[in-house]
Amino acid sequence: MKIGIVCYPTFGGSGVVATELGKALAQKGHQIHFITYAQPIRLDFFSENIWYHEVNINSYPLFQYPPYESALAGKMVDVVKYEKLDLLHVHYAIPHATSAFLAKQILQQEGLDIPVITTLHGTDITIVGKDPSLRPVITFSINASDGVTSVSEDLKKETLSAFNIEKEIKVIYNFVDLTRFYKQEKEHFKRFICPNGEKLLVHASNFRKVKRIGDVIRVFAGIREKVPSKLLLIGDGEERPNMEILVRQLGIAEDVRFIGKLEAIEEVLSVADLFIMPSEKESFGLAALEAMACQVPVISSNTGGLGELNINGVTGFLSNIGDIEDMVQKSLFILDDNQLEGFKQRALERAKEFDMNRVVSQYEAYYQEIVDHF
Ligand code: GMT
Repeated sequence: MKIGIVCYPTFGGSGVVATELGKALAQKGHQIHFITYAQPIRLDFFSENIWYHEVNINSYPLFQYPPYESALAGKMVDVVKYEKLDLLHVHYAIPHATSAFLAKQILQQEGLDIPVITTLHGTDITIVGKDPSLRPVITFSINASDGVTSVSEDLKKETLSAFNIEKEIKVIYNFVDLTRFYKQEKEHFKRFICPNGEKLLVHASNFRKVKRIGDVIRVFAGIREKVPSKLLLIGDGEERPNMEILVRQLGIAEDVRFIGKLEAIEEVLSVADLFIMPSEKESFGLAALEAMACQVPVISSNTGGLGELNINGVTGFLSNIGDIEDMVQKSLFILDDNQLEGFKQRALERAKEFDMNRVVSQYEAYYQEIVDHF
């Protein structure tokens, strides 16, 4: 098939899923056309089956806000027409599904038509979608899609309860490439970061408020009182300056390292003992899945779809949002030398259930179903 993939190209789960999906489909022989405003972060190589079409927005003094939706729709029309696409798969409802609808209308006037699949990733529903000025647009755009997928059962449930959706929503979980995310031999890293055999805790995100990084730091501070340990914080974003202040206030700066946007995250995960994801909202938790694939157990909140990934008492534990003390106690349980290896093995076994090959086949089957019924 010739498939157009529209996503946010930045660090963030939806862009990562979209890019990895496109790469995997290209390997299976599909022609993939990425349409976005910058080169997707994990698309850093050449493939004969992958094209990248940049959305250019001219800025005029009149525009306080550049009209990205219109520029994107225009680019979609161009790519669908001249690359003869069979399907458009847009990731994140706003504004991608809306632009796809506009592109479809324009194409129909020219006697062309194309099915559009929208994948809901989370914050497009749980946070952005709650904005009253966006609600009607999101509702309309989801209903106007030919196919809709969601990355967890919980997100599907939340979408159906928050919006008036007439479309069937198919759940297709996030996935992990087990040939990239596996426990690598990186013991020299561990010795460098934890020279005295400390335990290594890791968090990775885009440092938005919804990730509750303050909780990560407070949980770490609680663990550190009982078990010598270090914390690596991977990523960057609006919360980082506040978090740097918090670490200094708590007097734990020497054991916490902010390492910024790291591409080879699997190398750090390979030597980690525990991954912390205390999010306020989390539709699935791709970063936790990638950690589990590298044999890292997870302490998470019990929000959203996290319970569909992290099995309580098996691959880690789930606590109520903001329950620092509970997270500390459960972390200490996992980090006990009699427990840790078992949790690591079970985290890996669970991650294998989200193997990229299996999930990509589900997307392919869904594409075929939508194209056949179009
Ligand atoms: O989590 C983020 O901050 C990024 C966000 C996105 O849309 O880029 O991630 C969402 O999509 C991921 C891929 O489907 C999910 O694994 C994340 O759980 C979800 N994030 C939230 O729901 C907060």
